[in-house]
Amino acid sequence: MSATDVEHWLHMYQQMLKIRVFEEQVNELYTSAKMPGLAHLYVGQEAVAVGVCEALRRDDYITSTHRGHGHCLAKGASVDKMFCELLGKEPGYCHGKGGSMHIADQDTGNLGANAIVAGSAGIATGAAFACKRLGLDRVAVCFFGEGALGQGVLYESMNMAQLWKLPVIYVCENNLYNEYTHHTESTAGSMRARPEAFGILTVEVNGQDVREVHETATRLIARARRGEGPAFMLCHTYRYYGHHVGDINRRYYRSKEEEEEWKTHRDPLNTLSAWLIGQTMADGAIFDQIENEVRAEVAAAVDYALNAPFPAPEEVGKHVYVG
Ligand SMILES: Cc1ncc(C[n+]2csc(CCOP(=O)(O)OP(=O)(O)O)c2C)c(N)n1
Repeated sequence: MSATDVEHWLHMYQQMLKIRVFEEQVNELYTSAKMPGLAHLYVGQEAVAVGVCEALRRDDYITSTHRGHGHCLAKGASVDKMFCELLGKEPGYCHGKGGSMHIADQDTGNLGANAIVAGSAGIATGAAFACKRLGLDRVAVCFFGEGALGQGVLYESMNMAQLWKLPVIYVCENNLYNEYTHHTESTAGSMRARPEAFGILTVEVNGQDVREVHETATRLIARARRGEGPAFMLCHTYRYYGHHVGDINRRYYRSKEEEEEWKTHRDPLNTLSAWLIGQTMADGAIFDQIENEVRAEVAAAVDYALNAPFPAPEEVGKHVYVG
């Protein structure tokens, strides 16, 4: 492995850790009653967002979900503006009026999180259609949870994407649960069979291994950029926290043992650091250094956001769509 490769994987480690530390702070802000509303934490799933987004260019597009902080950060969002948005502050991405589930960032190609399950499938597919029509060599990635497999708009979108060979990648994050329901109780049959029915190239990956996610995403994105059409990536992953920050007692739908098994044996950060150490390409000190840097960056952003102003009361109707 070359020095550039090592840099590349260490950067991915840093990006995953940034998401994890960011989310831990979100939990802290919520439990100390400093953050209004709710948030759906992405901890445990970091390798999917980072592995995919690191295969994208800045001008490529993504769409995200209610569990979207990781996607935004992985695509390059600023932690300052993210925390401001979550705390309802004026410098936030939506001037503090969108909150956790509505972060969009045109500068990094993020067309927005979406609280409607599968709601962004049409947006990502539309963006891919625009890229093709305008002759841009950009691609769009649509992130969604396996709960979206029950939504019709996903099938309308995949049908058009395959008919018109649109440059869109559907990234399904199967973290086993739709809210408090195991996927086997809500999704009949095979997940893969759905995109395959449209003739869409479908690949299944270990979503806890950022190297596997990244290598697969790189291949599918290059293929879409060449005009060879859409693809579907089924990523097996797990969320460490509850469905949202208030979901503390989870015993009635999943066991502590299951949670511990994923955290202990399938953690995406540990998997990558163990591999790098095993290859003698990195030692423990570098991970400590990255951790110190990430923690300092996130702590400074929290401070900034806590001290930032709220939007002026007379701005309440500005930037808000009234149908
Ligand atoms: C159309 C629609 N139906 C129901 C809901 C309520 N809801 C919010 S999150 C969620 C479960 C989503 O599960 P999944 O898509 O697997 O994503 P995960 O939460 O596991 O990341 C549901 C049913 C919603 N937001 N939108």
